[in-house]
Amino acid sequence: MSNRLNTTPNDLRAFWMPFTANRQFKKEPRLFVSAKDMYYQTHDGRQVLDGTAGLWCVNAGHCRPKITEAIREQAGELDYAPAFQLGHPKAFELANRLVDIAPEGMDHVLYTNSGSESVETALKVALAYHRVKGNGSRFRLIGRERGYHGVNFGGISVGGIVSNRKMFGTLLTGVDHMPHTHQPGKNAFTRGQPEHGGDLATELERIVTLHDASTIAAVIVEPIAGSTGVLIPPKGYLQKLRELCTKHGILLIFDEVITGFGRLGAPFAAQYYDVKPDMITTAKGLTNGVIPMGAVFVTAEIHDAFMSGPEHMIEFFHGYTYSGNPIACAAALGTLDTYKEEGLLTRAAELSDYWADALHSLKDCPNVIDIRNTGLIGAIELDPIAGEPTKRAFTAFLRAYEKGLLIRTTGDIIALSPPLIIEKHHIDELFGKLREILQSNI
Ligand code: PXG
Repeated sequence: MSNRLNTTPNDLRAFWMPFTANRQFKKEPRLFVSAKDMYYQTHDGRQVLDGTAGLWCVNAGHCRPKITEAIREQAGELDYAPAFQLGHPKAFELANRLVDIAPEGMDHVLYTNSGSESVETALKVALAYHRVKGNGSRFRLIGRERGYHGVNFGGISVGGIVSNRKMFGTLLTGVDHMPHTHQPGKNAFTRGQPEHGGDLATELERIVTLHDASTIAAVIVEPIAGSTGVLIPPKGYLQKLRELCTKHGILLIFDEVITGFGRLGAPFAAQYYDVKPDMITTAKGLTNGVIPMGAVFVTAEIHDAFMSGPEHMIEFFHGYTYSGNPIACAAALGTLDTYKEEGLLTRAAELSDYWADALHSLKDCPNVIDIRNTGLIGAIELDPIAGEPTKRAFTAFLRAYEKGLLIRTTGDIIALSPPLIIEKHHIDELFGKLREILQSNI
């Protein structure tokens, strides 16, 4: 390992980095060169505690042997198999294993290569489903303000993040948005689900009244909005959405790219909140973030609606060169084995009280205006510096990196989502460092 520590590239110009302040980064590069379990190692030889599971994806921790080995073996045995009109055993084995841990009735899986592709896939299934059922007039897609559904055109259209949308023209037509549920004035410093805001789900009724139910195909929401700062669903909110979607024949899609695979203490948020959507989009934790892969779960009702017409005909005109790629499937199977052996899909439930106590203990730090949590997710909202939004949180991010802690920031919100293998002493280390940072005049 030591011979890799000083591997610094000599030119950073060519790579236009994603969602990054490129000029700032290239002046002060931050490079990880290796990782193990809860820690990264930087190019200058420091250990950094992973407070964010990479980008919400490394749920089993870094460089886990079962996953690494599965990838190695698969690469030497069957590297690629065509995904259309042909298959390989692990794609089927994985789909069955996924259906086993999914909410009851989620009986089928379509593979993708990312969360963004999972979202596009689910939106297309929704439109096509209504059409094959003879309801082609249902073309509208409903998202929510402050929703994040990846960066492709469908996802940014139903998404509700201004900066992700404003540069890109007219987007998809026929999209509308429900209001977000963030009400810090009423719900500040709530542990778990906020008391206020459940009634915001009835905004869907207003949208239905405006457009008529017969034009609406699907509603897509993140059970917990992650990217826009950890917005926990108020009590009764998701239940009400389900009720209204059922009443109006609208499909409900849960985007569980972040909440899937144990983040809340159950395999999926649908189980944690006991609300059953018609589709679930996933990625990230499916392969522990190690190989790009996503999956969309659909009910038998949706799947079966397509299984008509001549048997030699393709039923759904959609898919990717890499749908169910053998190495990705092997990585996912190794990941599911690791989750199972170590009880990781429910571990967040065991640790969440300890996590919440440590997180909320930062309430007395300067500039903290809200703290919220569920499972192994936490958020600390900071008072923005007047006239310089995002700067306070970004400074916290830079100081944390210097101090050996990885956090994520969005706007002036610090988001935390550690690997699910985290131990109590790591939680102490994480919040000890964070306290010092928040108290350091940022
Ligand atoms: N849906 C949701 C709910 C997501 O959180 C995507 C779709 C898109 O996934 P891909 O794999 O295409 O990136 C996401 C991704 C952050 C952060 O720090 C969140 C995501 C990605 C990167 C950073 O909040 N979420």
